[in-house]
Amino acid sequence: MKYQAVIFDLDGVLVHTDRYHYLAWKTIADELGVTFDEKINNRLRGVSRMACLEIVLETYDEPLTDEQKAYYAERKNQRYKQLLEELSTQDLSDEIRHTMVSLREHGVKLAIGSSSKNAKLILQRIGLDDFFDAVSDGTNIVHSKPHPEVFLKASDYLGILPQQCLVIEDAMAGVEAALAANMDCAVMGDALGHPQATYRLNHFPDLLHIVLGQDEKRKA
Ligand code: B16
Ligand code: MG
Repeated sequence: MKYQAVIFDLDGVLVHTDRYHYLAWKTIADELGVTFDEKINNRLRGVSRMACLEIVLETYDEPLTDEQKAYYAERKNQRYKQLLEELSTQDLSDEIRHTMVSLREHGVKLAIGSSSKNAKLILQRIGLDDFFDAVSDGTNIVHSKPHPEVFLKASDYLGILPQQCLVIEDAMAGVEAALAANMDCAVMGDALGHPQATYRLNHFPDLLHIVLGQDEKRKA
């Protein structure tokens, strides 16, 4: 086996909550009257809520006080949580579910490595609350991606060395975090453009062959 553990990012990898983040930030940007598009949104992937707000505010003329920033971050989160109410077990694809179950059957440890403080709520809504061997998320870290803390904590919780863990990411900041943690990284979506990604995961079930070391063809 090439890797003993897989650490999955959550938003944008296991579930399309990245769409809900986009819609919630768009509401805030519209209220502030600043431009917000997919290009700006891609910079928000994997980074903490407050760091996202700073990016959204880059084109806002007036400096905001800490209280105002806290207000907008909280409003965004309320809108996001409203959208999360639509999430159900139907939002986890069979392809992803089957791949994770196969990995587990091969003795691979599975963890979550997400910057989100809402990770446990999301896992509950998609029926995966008791599924993972470890969950490292926005509630147990001081620094969000691109800092490696969230992945290093996950490997620590699993008791598996970083070099034996493979990270799955959709965010540029997430790939940076994995590399800084000394972990290989398989990428999807926006992170497909990262030049240092270890594997490009165009088809999720390919993950099984990558982890078992049966396929070097997808090496980036
Ligand atoms: P929250 P991931 C990240 O989750 C999102 O990609 C990022 O856009 C978001 O700002 C961050 O979580 C914090 O989320 O506001 O719910 O605490 O991709 O690392 O799973
Ligand atoms: Mg993500």
